[in-house]
Amino acid sequence: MKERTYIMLKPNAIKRRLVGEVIKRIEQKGFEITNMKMFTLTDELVKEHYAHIADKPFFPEVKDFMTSGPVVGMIVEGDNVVEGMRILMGPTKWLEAQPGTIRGDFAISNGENIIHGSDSVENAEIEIKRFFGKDA
Ligand code: IDP
Ligand code: MG
Repeated sequence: MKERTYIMLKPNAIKRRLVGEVIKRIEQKGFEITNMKMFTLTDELVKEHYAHIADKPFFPEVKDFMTSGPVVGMIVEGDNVVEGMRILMGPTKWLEAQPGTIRGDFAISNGENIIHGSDSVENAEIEIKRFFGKDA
């Protein structure tokens, strides 16, 4: 089923010049990037986007990291793209992320794990509207 998801390259992806590499993987898989922008997150946006981890002890570090430089936000479309992108990304914990996945190839940190991808179709629509506006 055709879906869309919200993908966000985190500040270390930009600092490490991995934007092209990650975009290449998304495109070569066959998914379509239909919107993309570079911007810097505010504390408020991070709190909203990561509300489900706001009470975790590692949240302050995540907030500092996510506001440490620009991110690249994208809308990505394709069949089963929500789950498909989660597979391309690899799991949150870097030691569980297999080589060949984005996190498996580029992350040795659970927090600074290069990329965000929505975890459900419902959340994807909320996140797309959060970052690209209500008409997106
Ligand atoms: P996800 O990004 O794979 O969907 P979530 O559980 O939604 O993972 O967590 C959001 C973000 O919070 C992660 O991408 C990561 O940056 C950070 N995070 C999650 N768990 C940990 C942890 O145990 N230590 C440090 N940071 C974490
Ligand atoms: Mg998540």
